[in-house]
Amino acid sequence: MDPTKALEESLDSFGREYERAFADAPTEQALRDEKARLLGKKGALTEALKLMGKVPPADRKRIGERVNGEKSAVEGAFDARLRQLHAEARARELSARPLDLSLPGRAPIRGHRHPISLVTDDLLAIFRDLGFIVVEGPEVELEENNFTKLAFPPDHPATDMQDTFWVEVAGAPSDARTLLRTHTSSVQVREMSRRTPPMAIVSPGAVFRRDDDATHSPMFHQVEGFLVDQGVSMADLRGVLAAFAERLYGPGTKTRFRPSYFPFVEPGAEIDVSCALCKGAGCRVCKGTGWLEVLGCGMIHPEVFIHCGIDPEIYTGFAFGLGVERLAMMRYGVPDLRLLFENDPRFLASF
Ligand code: FA5
Repeated sequence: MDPTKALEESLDSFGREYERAFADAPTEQALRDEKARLLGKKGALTEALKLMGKVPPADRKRIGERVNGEKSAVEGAFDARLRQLHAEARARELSARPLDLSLPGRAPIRGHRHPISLVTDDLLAIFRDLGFIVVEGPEVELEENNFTKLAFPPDHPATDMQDTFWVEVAGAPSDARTLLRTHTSSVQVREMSRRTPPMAIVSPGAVFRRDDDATHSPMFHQVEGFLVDQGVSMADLRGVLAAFAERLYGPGTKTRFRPSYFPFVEPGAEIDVSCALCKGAGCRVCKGTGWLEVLGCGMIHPEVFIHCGIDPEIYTGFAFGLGVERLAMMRYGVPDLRLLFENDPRFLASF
């Protein structure tokens, strides 16, 4: 066929095609898609223009004007259909049920801190008032800081595969074993090795153990505290922890020391606090005893001082470590520790 004629026919059918396509487009997006398709690389217009090279020079000017005319006709038809779609949408909006401006607004849901953060902040505030500074340590630790320098014997069960998550750290020296710290006591080693007494430090953070039941979680939080100076005695430890318990649970809260063993303290103790819920009468949370175990503590072992470059002939000190989840469970009456980490909004919204 004569290329001029063929091109003119293509342009005619192109004209019919876009008119129909635009009229059928039900939404603005569909309309825009149609336009992109019609004018795109594979569109009918592009196809028709491929014939342009074959059109005799005498016809080219006329055909060129026609092509430009089609292009601006497409734009015009597009704009017209777009206006029409907008007008239809506006008409639907106006004829829809009226907006009731007197309806009460929807209050935005306010977030809040996690119960573990709330309790940790309260604990740190109490110790800050008592003169302690807050220092944090890393969660991935050297075996040396977590166990060896804290005088754990090499066969201590806590170092066992059952309790400790061992990790491989790229670039760590090959003779240094690394783990997820099992307690915050590793911060004692770090800070005592780089500071000169006196020092009074608290250190909050996550710790990890291969434990999992209603009162044990593989990841939980501790707050470590330690104080080193000349002439520090068990009486100072007792005084600090009694003041802490009264601040946390209110005046009249009693504390009791029970002898206990931790390799890095001598003597060692566990502290029970009179149950804040039943005031010592016995309830479900304290399992009828009237007391709740909250922390481990003791006088820092001379061997730990030596490992950290502190002279045990000159200095003494105390240390304690408490489990934040247990305190949070007691404060909020949470029956299962795992609820604290499941992040169920129905549970978290109750704080
Ligand atoms: C320690 O971790 C010692 N580092 C504490 C310490 C510090 C003693 C300084 C002496 C001097 P223990 O393993 O008992 O001790 O843990 C301390 C507290 O952490 C416990 O009283 C308990 O409240 C909490 N805890 C222990 N294991 C878990 C667990 N799996 N999930 C939740 N809380 C736990």
